[in-house]
Amino acid sequence: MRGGASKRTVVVLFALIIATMGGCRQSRALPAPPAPPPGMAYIPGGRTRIGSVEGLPQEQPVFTADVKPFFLDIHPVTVAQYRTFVEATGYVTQAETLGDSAVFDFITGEWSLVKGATWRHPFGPDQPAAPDDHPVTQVSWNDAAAYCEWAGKRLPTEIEWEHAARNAKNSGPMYAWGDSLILNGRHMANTWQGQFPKFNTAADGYLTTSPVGAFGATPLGLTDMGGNVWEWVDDWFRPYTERGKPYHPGPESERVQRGGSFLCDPSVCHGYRVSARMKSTPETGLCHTGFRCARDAPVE
Ligand SMILES: [Ca+2]
Repeated sequence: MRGGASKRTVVVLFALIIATMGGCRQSRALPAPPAPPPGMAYIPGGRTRIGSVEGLPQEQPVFTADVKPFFLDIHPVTVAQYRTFVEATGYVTQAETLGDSAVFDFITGEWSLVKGATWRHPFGPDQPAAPDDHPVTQVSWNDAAAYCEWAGKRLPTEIEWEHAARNAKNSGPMYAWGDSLILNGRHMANTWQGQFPKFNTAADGYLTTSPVGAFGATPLGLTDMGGNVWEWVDDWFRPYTERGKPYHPGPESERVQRGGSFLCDPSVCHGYRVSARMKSTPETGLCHTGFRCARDAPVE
């Protein structure tokens, strides 16, 4: 008996030593991710699926892409952040230069160009000023790219954006936070409730934009990765079947937007799905479109 117990003790001790060594090896093999710059989150690289077989034709065919690690702004650039840029550089947005910009009318349910609509007053000069902690809107793709360059950053690609929305784990849920717009009675994003385009109950608390982060964060620490505002990304809009082929942008070419907005009704737009794509010409400003910036990270 004593000899059997002693053998078992030796076996158990040996197993513990091996397990401990394995643990040490594992901890050495997984260095801590690089510290993100202030206001940014680290997005690990990886292989991710892009598109959706259940989505619109422009989200197909589904393909996989290898994404390098990068940093992404935690939230869309705010009105206050954009003001800092404007005050530092004297930058004038395209909406200010052109004299009008695209505004959605909640009474008529239609879009129109409104004189004097700018990032300071996204719905027109006689409407309330944009709150400091809301995403900046009425910025064109060119205005967004100018901000990111000033900040030492760049716009994310749409593949990077979708990879981040899939939590850098190729996650399958429809949204960055899961499969439901309402979880335990709580709205998970600023979207449209009611019937688009004339009846919005604003049951989520917001008719237009909301403060960044008001609806919580994804596992990577990102906020507003669905709803609130569409976000400009770097890419020219092209069918996925055209990827990798030469492209020569023309006057009608459009840039991609991701993430959906407060105007998206799930029965009409459903733009806050991780695979959803929208597009506009790069000089266009809209009351429901903003952006966030990215930056390269050290390779893992
Ligand atoms: Ca809303």
